[in-house]
Amino acid sequence: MLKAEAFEVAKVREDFPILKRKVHGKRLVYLDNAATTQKPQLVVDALVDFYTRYNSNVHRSVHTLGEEATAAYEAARSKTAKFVGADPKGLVFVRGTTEATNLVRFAWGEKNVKKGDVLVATLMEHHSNIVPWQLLARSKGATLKYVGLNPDGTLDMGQLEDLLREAPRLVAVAHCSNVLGTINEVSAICAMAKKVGATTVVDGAQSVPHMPVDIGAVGADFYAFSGHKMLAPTGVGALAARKELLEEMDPFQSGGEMIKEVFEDHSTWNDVPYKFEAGTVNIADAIGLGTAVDYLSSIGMERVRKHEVALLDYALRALSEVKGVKIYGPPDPARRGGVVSFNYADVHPHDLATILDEEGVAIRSGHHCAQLLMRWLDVPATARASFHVYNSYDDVDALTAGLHKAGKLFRL
Ligand code: C6P
Repeated sequence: MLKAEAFEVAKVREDFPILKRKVHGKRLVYLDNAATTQKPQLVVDALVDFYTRYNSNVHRSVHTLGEEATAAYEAARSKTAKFVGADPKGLVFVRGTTEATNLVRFAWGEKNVKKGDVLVATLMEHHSNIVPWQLLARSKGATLKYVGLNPDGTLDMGQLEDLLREAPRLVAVAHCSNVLGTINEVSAICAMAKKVGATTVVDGAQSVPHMPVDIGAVGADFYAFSGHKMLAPTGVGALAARKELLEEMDPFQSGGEMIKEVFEDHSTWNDVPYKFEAGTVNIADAIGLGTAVDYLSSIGMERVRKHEVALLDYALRALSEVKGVKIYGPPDPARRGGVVSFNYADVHPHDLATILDEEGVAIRSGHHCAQLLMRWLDVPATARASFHVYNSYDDVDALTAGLHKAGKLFRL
């Protein structure tokens, strides 16, 4: 069994105060990282530091606090952009992946999608990379079509090629599935889509937090991710795009900050990315994201990925030895991110999650905002364990022990 650690997990765990708490008298085993990750003390400290030392609005006031807040907010943008290989001028701070895809829907889609156009998504997308395109298709008289999956949970590239022959206006795809863990070949997909003139939207919610990502190399027109899944606070994320593309687009939300000049009958727009950051932005949490980026960079994303692949390998083996467990997604850990979705005989995933919670083990159960995928899997829901830097082999063992306990309770 693979036991090598890419870094000292015990030391990393000390940075996360919440991991010291007990749940039902048991050690907290937090395996719900795909939903949201825990936060290191450094990130919490960055928020406290902002609010206790230099809380002020940004891009407005020339006083010392205002200057400091602006500098910290813009430093967070530069760090975040560098972390993902994006141009800071093309990195818009948003609430998260969902707001990013909605921004694309309104600011790009309303202007560029026409009646009769074809839009393409995949059956493994999260609802936030489906519903905006459904609504866009409906408002424009376009059609949304889906790339299906192979039995192992990878994308059916033949079907994608067929759909590309229809010259779609948009191709929307996840870098990594939040249920199957499948890592899609997004660089190849973006290159293929570009050849037929399609605009690409890559959902990086489950990739940026877990592996090195170079958005420039991916070649996506739009790339979205959420801070709260990468050790940062909730309420902040980013949409990265080419500066020129953002410049061509209409505004998303309107009001303060996004304007250059306002006249009685019209207004002109601020430079990008500010054109897309209307009103008072989420200053503290963006600064927190910058700190989370520093923290992850200090470990190194190559090592984060190596750690998760090792855990995943361990977990896939351990779970497949529990009789009655069915695991979804590609069997090769090198082809998937750090999530394992499964079902255990006919135990409902919510019951399983409740029993595991009694043992201090937090997993997610449900449809994971991927109902098209649930239908494809032909299940109403799955249980899901997902990893991050502070998870250990002991955590996987606690999960397996909890499953054995559930097995006994249900007489499996
Ligand atoms: N998935 C999960 O438990 P927001 O909520 O906007 O930060 O992220 C949305 C989102 C988009 N794409 C993917 C692939 C995702 O996994 C998520 C969030 C969580 O799987 C909550 S449903």
